[in-house]
Amino acid sequence: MVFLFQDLKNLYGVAKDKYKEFGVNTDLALNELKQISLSIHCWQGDDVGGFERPESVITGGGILSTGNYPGKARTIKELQMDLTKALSLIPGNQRVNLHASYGDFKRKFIDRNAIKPEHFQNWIDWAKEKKLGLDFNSTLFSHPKADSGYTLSSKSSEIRNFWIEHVQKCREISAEIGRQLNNPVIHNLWIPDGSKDIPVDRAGHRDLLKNSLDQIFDQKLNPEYVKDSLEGKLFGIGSEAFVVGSHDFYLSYAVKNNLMLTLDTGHFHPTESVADKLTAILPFLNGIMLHISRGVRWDSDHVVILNDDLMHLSEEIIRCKNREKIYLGLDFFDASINRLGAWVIGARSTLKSLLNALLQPLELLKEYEENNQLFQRLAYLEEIKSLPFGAVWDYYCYKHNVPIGKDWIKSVEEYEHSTLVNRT
Ligand code: RNT
Ligand code: ZN
Repeated sequence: MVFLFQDLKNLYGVAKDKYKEFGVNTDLALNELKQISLSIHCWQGDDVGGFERPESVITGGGILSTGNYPGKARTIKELQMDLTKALSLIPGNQRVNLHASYGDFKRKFIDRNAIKPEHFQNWIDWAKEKKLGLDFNSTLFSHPKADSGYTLSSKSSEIRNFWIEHVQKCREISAEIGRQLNNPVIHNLWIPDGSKDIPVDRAGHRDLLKNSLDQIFDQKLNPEYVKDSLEGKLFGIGSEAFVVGSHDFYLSYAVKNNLMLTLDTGHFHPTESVADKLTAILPFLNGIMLHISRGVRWDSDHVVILNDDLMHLSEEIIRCKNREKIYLGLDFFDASINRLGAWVIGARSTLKSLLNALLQPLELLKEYEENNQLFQRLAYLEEIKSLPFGAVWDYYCYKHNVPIGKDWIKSVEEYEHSTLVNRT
C-alpha cells in the first residue's frame, strides 16, 4: 500500500512537470474539477420504473430500457443503497436527480396530481445525511393519462389540466426540497407529446403546449430554491414524425420567459454538435442543464463513454464564459449490464473528460489562434493528447478516497455478489 502510494505520487510528479512545460498547473486543474458536480440520475438504478406501484415499469413516452440484468432496485431503500455504493466509486461531490414517480408512497397509490413534498421527505433526509444536492423531474409518461401520446398539449382539456396540476405539484415539491437543503433544485420538464405519423395540426398542439406552460409558470416560486428547465427532443419511439416540444420550441420559450433549457446530448441529429450550441445559446438563457447521454442509432440513452462528443462537450463547458450557468446531469438507462456499474462508467468518464479539458493550455492555444499561428494551434492540440493524463486522474481518485484505476470494477463485482444477486 505504502509503495503503491509512493508510485502514484511519483507518477503524478512526473505528470505535473510534463504539464508545466505546456504552462498548465495540474494542482489548479484538480481544484477546479472538485467544484463541478454531476447530477446522477436515479432512474438508471431501476430502469425508469419508480415506486408508484409494486413492480412499476416504464410504459410509453417513447423511451425504453432494454435488458434484464439481475439486481434492479425494488424499493427506495435499495435504490439509495445502490446510489450510495455508486457514489463511493466516483470522485468528488455529486448530486442526485429524482423523478416524480420515485416518491415514498408507502404502498398507497397516489396519483400524479396529488403528490406532495411529504412523499419526498425520505429523499430529503437521505440527501441531508449524505450531503448531496437534489434535482427533480416531472413524470409525464408511464401513466394511463399519457397513453394517447399527448399530455400538456393534448386536445382534451381534462388530460391537459391533469398534467398541468402534476407539473405545478412538482415545482412546489422542488422548491420545498431546495428550501430544506438550502440548495437550489433544477426542476426539469420533458414531455413525450408527439405522433408516429405526419400530423396536420402541428400548430394546434404547440399552441396548447405554450398555453399549458404559461399556466404552469404563472406561479412564481423562489429562484433560490428552484430553477426551471425545459427539455426538447427530436423523436421518440412512436413520435417519429412529430414532437411537440422540439428543441426550437423550448429554446424560444425559455429565452422569452427567462427559463433554463435542457440539452440532452442524445436528442439531436447525429451530426449536430451539442458542444457548439453552448456558447450560441447560453447568453440568452437563464442557464443550461445538460443531460449527458450517448445516442446510438435510434436510442438516445446509452451509457456515456469517453468519446469525441463527450470530450468536445467538456472542452466547451470549460472554455465558455459563465460556466456557473451550466448544470451537468447524466441521463441514460441500460438494464443489460450491472446497473450501478453503468452509473460509475458514465460518471467517471464524464469527470475524465472535464479533467482533460481543464488540463489544456487554453491561454497558449488562444494566443496562437489570435496571432493566426494556426499550424502551432493544431500541433499543440495534437501533442497534448499524449500527455500523461491518466496519472493526474489516478491522483484525483486517490485524493478523493475512491478506488484508483480499474480497482472500482472489482468493488462493483463484490457488491453484485454480496447484494444484487439476492434480489430476485
Ligand atoms: C427522454 C428524456 C428524459 C428522460 C428522463 C427519464 O427522452 O431524455 O430526460 O430520459 O426524464
Ligand atoms: Zn434527458
